[in-house]
Amino acid sequence: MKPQHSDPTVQPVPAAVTAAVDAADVTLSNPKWAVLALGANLGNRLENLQGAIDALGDTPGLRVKAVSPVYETEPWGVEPGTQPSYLNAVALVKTTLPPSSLLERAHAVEEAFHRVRDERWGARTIDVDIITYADVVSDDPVLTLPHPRAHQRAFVLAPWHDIDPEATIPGQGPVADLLAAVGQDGLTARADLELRLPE
Ligand code: PH2
Ligand code: MG
Ligand code: MG
Repeated sequence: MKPQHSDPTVQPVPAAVTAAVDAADVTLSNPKWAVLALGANLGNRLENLQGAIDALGDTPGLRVKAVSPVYETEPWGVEPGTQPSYLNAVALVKTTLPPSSLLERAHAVEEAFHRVRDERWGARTIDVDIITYADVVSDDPVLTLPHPRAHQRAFVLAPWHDIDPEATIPGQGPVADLLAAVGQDGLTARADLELRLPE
């Protein structure tokens, strides 16, 4: 598919957002790996995913190092047939941002895509979740690490496994084993759709 930005839900990340993160000026001297999960089930889903990846790539102190294949997935956690299906993918990033700034940036990217939570469907233009940040384990309710449900979610585990077969979730075990345990029901690899690394 030709990348376009004609979809009205796709907006460049406002300069104010980048500035806000810059202003925090909190960076670590040594970069850390983080795993981000992306999901979209509203608007032009592929463009929303790509736009979020590009916006993440525009973040000072963050580099997107790998982007997974795209999966079409049945909505998890809602009545079957009540929400459009998702496109899901995973990005591996290297960053000097501490977890709190990375979360702030993820939220800013969601905002930039005019994420709305329709009351009735709970669907979203884009969701950017931090799955792991280095080997940090934290039960901070603002940012629980690793993501508390990632180990149960095939739509996170499958794309992650594709780009990092050796990955593990701190406290949960190898992604390969977790994926084998949950299975791949409700997931369809969309080899016809492709995400790019940011330019
Ligand atoms: N995200 C959710 C809830 N349910 N289901 C799928 N298939 N993919 C998602 O990304 C997803 C979901 C909450 O963030
Ligand atoms: Mg989520
Ligand atoms: Mg989220």
